[in-house]
Amino acid sequence: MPLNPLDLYDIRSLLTEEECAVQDTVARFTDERVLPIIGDCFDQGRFPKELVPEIAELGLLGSSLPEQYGGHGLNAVCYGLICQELERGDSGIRSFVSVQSSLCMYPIYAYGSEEQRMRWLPGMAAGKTIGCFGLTEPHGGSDPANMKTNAKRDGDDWILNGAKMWITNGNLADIAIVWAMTDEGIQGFLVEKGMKGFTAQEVHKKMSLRASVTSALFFDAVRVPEANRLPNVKGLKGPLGCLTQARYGITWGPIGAAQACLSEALKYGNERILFNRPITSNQAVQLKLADMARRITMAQLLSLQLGRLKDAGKMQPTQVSLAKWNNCRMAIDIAREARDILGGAGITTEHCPIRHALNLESVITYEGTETVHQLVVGREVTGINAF
Ligand code: TGC
Ligand code: FAD
Repeated sequence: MPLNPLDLYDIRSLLTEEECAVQDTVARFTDERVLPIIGDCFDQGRFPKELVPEIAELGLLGSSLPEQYGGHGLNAVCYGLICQELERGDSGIRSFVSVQSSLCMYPIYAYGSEEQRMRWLPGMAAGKTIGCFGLTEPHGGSDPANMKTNAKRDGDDWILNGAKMWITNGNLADIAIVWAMTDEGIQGFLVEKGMKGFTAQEVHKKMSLRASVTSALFFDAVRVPEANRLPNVKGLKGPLGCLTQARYGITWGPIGAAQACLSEALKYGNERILFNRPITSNQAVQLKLADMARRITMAQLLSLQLGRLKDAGKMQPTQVSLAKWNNCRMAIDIAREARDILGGAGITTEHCPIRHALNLESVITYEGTETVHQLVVGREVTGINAF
């Protein structure tokens, strides 16, 4: 039996029946609903909002949360496979699900009161309430401890001032999880669309993640009730704890993007006849394709083991950093090589590699840049903090 070039080590055989079923369901959604439209969405700079009800119907929003909050109690490997199959379609679709699930529903579940959980989570799982996560600020996202956005107590309310930048879903969102400095350290606030003084402005002219909404958020003396403060966390570990969840999913996503690129490079290369033979019969091209398969295999093994560690309650943030760094780098390199194998045809969005390569420029930057993750791993192995 020939091996599957997209799964050389038969990772699929390591999955449970439930994990395979989740993967198949999301793969079908990507094939039937995302791939036919996503090239046009990217060209038009449009997030396909019409897919949100179907994404929710499939149970992909907050899928790991308990059922009473609208989730399905899926394990971490299932969540990873969801990210992988969605990002095989486009990083923007996976981003939407990452932000909603890991960056918005997770903090409400982990740090919110029972009242906040019941008020927000079921609607978010149903895709009726969309969230965004505001941590990054215009003066520099890598160092969130130095945030300027602040909240000051005023009777039973808080007064929020500041700005956030590069916020996925910003203009779509009904609710923003906003991290702000207070007299007691960094705290999270649920800022609702329509609150006086809260505005969102979409970022245009993007060459990356074009099928995703990215925005700046502004807070001009926004009055936020105490009931909208997340009561159960203080300090940078609040937002960083959410990032660990999202970064975990992001280690899987780029595997899907890389698989899409390898698949397209193989198909195109087998059909492209130059010097009287398919270009895939040249050693130089085979080396590239073999290297892609090698790097995808390593990334699959990393993410699967990370998922098993997470499900066992043993995953460490440094392990997430290593996999986020490795898998984003793997995918962006593969997307660029695949683009090259397609020659001139590779520069159009008729084929997926250029779209994935451009998207991955964001994925390798957000949720901690490649350098940030390298320095996290460096800190672990040397014991010296280089930040
Ligand atoms: P440091 O002193 O290391 O830590 C402060 C406190 O946080 C705890 N901690 C973590 N907790 C959970 N998960 C993690 N990954 C954690 N890392 C640290 C830590 O134990 C400590 O707790 P405590 O109790 O002692 O106070 O903090 P530092 O200031 O040295 O930070 C280091 C650094 C650079 C790693 C951190 O600031 C960082 O990760 N910077 C990058 C910021 C970032 O990733 N921003 C992402 C914004 S959101 C986004 O991009 C969404 S894109 C979404 C999409 O579209 O998919
Ligand atoms: P900076 O922090 O200014 O970094 C600039 C450069 O300096 C980078 O190369 C970095 O690696 C390097 N650098 C920084 N510190 C060091 C150091 N100590 N040593 C060596 N080099 C260093 N943020 C949110 O909060 N919510 C979102 O939903 C969100 N969505 C995003 C969507 C998109 C499409 C993009 C592009 C970004 C998004 N972000 C979001 C922001 C993202 O997290 C930040 O862009 C990222 O954390 C980097 O911050 P920065 O862009 O300010 O770059």
